[in-house]
Amino acid sequence: MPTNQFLISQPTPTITQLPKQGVKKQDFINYFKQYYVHLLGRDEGHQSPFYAGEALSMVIRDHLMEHWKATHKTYKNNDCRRGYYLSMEFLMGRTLSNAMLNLGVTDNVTQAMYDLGIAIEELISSEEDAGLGNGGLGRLAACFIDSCATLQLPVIGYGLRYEYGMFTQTIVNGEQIEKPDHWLRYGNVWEIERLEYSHRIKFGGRSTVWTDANGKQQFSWVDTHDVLAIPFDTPIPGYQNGTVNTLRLWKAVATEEFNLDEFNAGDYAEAVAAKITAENITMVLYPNDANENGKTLRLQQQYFLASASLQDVIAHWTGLHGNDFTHFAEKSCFQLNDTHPSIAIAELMRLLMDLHGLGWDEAWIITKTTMAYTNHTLLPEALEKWPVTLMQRLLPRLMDIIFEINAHFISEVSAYWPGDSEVLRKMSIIEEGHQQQVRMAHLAIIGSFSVNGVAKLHTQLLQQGLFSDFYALWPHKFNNKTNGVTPRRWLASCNPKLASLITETIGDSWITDLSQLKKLEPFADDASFRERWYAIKQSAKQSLIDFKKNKNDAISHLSVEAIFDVQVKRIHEYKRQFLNILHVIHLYNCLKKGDTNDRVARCVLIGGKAAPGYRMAKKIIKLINNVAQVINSDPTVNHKLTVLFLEDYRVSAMEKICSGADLSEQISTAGKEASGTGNMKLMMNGAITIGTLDGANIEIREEVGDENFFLFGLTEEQIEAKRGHYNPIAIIDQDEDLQHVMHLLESGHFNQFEPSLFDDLINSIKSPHDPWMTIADFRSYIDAQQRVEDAYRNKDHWVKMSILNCANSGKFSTDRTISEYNREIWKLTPQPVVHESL
Ligand code: 26Q
Repeated sequence: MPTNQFLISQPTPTITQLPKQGVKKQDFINYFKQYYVHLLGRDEGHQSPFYAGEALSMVIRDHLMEHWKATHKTYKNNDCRRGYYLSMEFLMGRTLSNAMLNLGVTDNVTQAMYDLGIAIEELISSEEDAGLGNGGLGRLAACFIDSCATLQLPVIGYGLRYEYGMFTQTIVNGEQIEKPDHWLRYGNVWEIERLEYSHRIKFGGRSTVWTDANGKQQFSWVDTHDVLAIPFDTPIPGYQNGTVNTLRLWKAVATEEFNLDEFNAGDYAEAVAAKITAENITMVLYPNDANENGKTLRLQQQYFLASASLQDVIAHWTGLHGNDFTHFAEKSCFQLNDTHPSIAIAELMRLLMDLHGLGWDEAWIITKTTMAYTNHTLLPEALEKWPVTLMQRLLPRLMDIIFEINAHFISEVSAYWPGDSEVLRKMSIIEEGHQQQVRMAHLAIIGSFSVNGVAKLHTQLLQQGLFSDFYALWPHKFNNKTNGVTPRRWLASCNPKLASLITETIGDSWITDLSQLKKLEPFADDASFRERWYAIKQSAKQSLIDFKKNKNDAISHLSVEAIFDVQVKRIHEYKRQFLNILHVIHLYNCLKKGDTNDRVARCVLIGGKAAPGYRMAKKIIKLINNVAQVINSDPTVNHKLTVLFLEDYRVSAMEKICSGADLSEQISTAGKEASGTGNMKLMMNGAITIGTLDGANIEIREEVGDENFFLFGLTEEQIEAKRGHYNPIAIIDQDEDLQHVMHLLESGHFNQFEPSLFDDLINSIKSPHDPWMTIADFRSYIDAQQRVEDAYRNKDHWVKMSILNCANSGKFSTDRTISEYNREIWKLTPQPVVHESL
């Protein structure tokens, strides 16, 4: 029974996960009180969810510590080959509930807190999200390191400890307002600072050549402005297996001499300014999910990550083997998460040659047998390029090395395609033009032994399009690794009721072997199972309504009977949130015409952030909100159609949303979404996809079968064939529904007091040059949505499809993805952890 003022506002979650629970409930109570009262100095009678959450996190962290040390020791004793995942983003979200799940203590801790009168859900949701990423790429890195720990692979994640994560989004008058996310303001109990493993990072200065006593040419990088990289380690527990891996994030701190030299010279203001410049490097995450190229600070961040991480790995190596690098490549493998950390290729060359005395050829062999590169985009405008002049100023020695890598490469290409200057121009690392640029993707391909895409179609398009010349030269380097998501966070933890039903039905082995979900298939024909499945989905929908109701009173008429139609992802033209809105306007038109009786109620939920400088994306947010405003306040339609913009979409929001979704919108222009991973989370939780043949949608459809997927739209080939003679106006002329939609938009129906606000958006889809061909897919999309509605009317059939989607989502576990990375790229041996004291 509750014993104090903590309100039990939600039922305590029932988790039926297997735990081998070594620690007793009473122990948790004792440890918790110890931290709460003695360490945090709080009064037992006046509990706050925040400090109680802190105290509980410390208890859980302590339990991880022994495992963490034992894991470390196992790797060290076995002297095993290791993997290093280098990423500018790790979108971790919250840690507490995931740590409890993976330790297998959720039930006991929940009970212990309950006995203290504390609802654990309140503690869990008082934790800040670690929002150190933009979207898919950052969350993929987080899911990957979870799977590495679960598969007991010796992998360290290396990233940056941004003081400010992804901005917080608020909506004011329908517009996105960004607020800084100072997530570290109240501290972070999950991280441990390790000053003893700091490294110096050089910037600026110049590169010099000299001859040593043996007559050998040596290179140094001198007169630099150095910055210290200080590591902060976070434990990454595997699922109930005793492994705890490490996520190491670097913080930039000014070196001592910054202060002393200039202080003494009396230039106080300059000294402080220099210190701030240095510490700015890890101050903020860049909130772009596509282009926005060329910012000096961004290049500083990238080099800072690459250099600190490589110095760390090399320091560990020389600690064991001195200056002998003979076996370094056998024991190390670096995975580059997009081109963002790819300056690591030049930096490894520098460290091996300039600091450890290796020759070019030796260093190059090590580099190109240890580096592997993952590409995440097909949009040419999103490929990273840096002006040569900027590199020369900021990283002069690295620029020398890149020129030399390029010179070696150019001679290899000339030998392969003699006399073909066009191919040299296309493939060179250096792009010529009014200013020379470094093409980071070319550097990444040339310096790696593996290049992978993130879904079948994406890899095919890399091979046939974007990187076809490199594919012709080195076909063996290219491979596909279809993305996944971790089933611990994205099913076991975020949807405990569904997880319990699944475990009760097929046992719990699905948690670490998601292909087991296939065993649910026969239960799709079992009426009583379907009834339970349906009840769980309805209750998740109710929780979503309750959650939103706190914030938004426009949804008072919302019902769990409606189709919950969900599109959550970054706002981008290629993801076509605009197409979704065209459908909404079409439905609104139908309802206004009086076509209401046979319409199924629908609640369209759209969430996502726009890059602050992306004008069109911000306009799309405004349009969604304006359309929502008109529809939700119109009593003639709002019982059948509701539109909600979900403010501040982030990892912890998706954990609430995905269990309550019926329909998953994956409607990008074919060939543009590399993979998508939200599509996988929603499928796993029993949502049915309406989607184009793009990214991983293709594989989702392959797995679940065409009859359980709402397909629409042009294929990638059809899209490309249309370019040059695309005529959206002609399409509008031939489609009455579309004319009505366009008429409403153009008449200013959704911007009555803001004339011409949406003109540029409207013009963009009417343009024959619209790269996203929104109008081209309108009819096919509307028809598919009609099929959705018809299917939803037959509840039994819909629930069956929902079960089959979950049952066939096994492929989309990152355990499968990481096993493939390991089998085909990393070749690490799993390391069961030896626990001496346990
Ligand atoms: C670039 C320049 C300057 C600053 C930032 C950036 C930047 C930052 C983040 C560029 C790209 C990103 C993120 C890209 C991303 O998330 N891509 C997505 O990766 C997912 C995982 O593979 C895929 O599922 C998605 O399809 C892909 O869009």
